[in-house]
Amino acid sequence: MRARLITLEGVEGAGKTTVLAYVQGLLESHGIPVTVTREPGGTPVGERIRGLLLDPEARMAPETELLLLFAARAEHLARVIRPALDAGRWVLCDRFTDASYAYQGGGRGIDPARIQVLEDWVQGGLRPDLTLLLDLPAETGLARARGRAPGDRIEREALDFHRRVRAAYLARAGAEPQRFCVVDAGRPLAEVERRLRDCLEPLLHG
Ligand code: Z5A
Repeated sequence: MRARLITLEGVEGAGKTTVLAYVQGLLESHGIPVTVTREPGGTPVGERIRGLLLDPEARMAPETELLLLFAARAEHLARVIRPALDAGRWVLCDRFTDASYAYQGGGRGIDPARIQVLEDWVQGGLRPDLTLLLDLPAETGLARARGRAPGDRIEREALDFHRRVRAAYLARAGAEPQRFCVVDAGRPLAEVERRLRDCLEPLLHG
């Protein structure tokens, strides 16, 4: 079976981190070797860029933010994602390029055509095989996330920003229904997991 790239996406607090171990366990229970990673981050350089991106004290232009994300992504692809796929390991990534379209495109208002130029350059033809979109109203996700710790630089954006992020994610899912599996993240965790299993089923037997 060809190694696959599976990404997890969603608004702040949608539950990506919570379900990551479940998805990993499900894949591994089918004998699939899995590399779990995240963006921004996943490499020493990427984690340093992440620190800068999420630092509430750091002020930067939207273009700077986008380019930093793609710099971290280039490193991540070169050092983690491509080597894992080449070695036959599946990659489960907590956020990937759809987040750039949602946050920097939808949230910050950068023209998606610009993002696509970077995507084509940095990724070549590589795209996720499956994207699990945990969908939740922005206010519900923020309430969950803010119950946890003081927000990072992006989390602190206004509610309207996070609403645009959600809308951009849903628009992408609507445009590529064969790649996206949209999961209602407002349901109890057991239901969310059942739906995730249904989303993964075709890949497990394909
Ligand atoms: N970003 C970007 O702008 N552009 C990009 O290209 C990329 C990223 C790649 C860091 O991402 C930031 O980077 C992110 C977007 C930006 N900033 N924002 N906003 P991150 O993924 O590392 O961080 P995050 O979005 O802040 O993740 P998170 O806050 O950790 O959310 P989560 O992982 O989706 O949620 P969670 O921690 O699993 O769950 C949140 C709470 O909800 C927790 O208490 C759970 O117990 C609870 N929970 C989870 N599921 C349920 C259900 N089903 N019911 C009830 N409660 C639940």
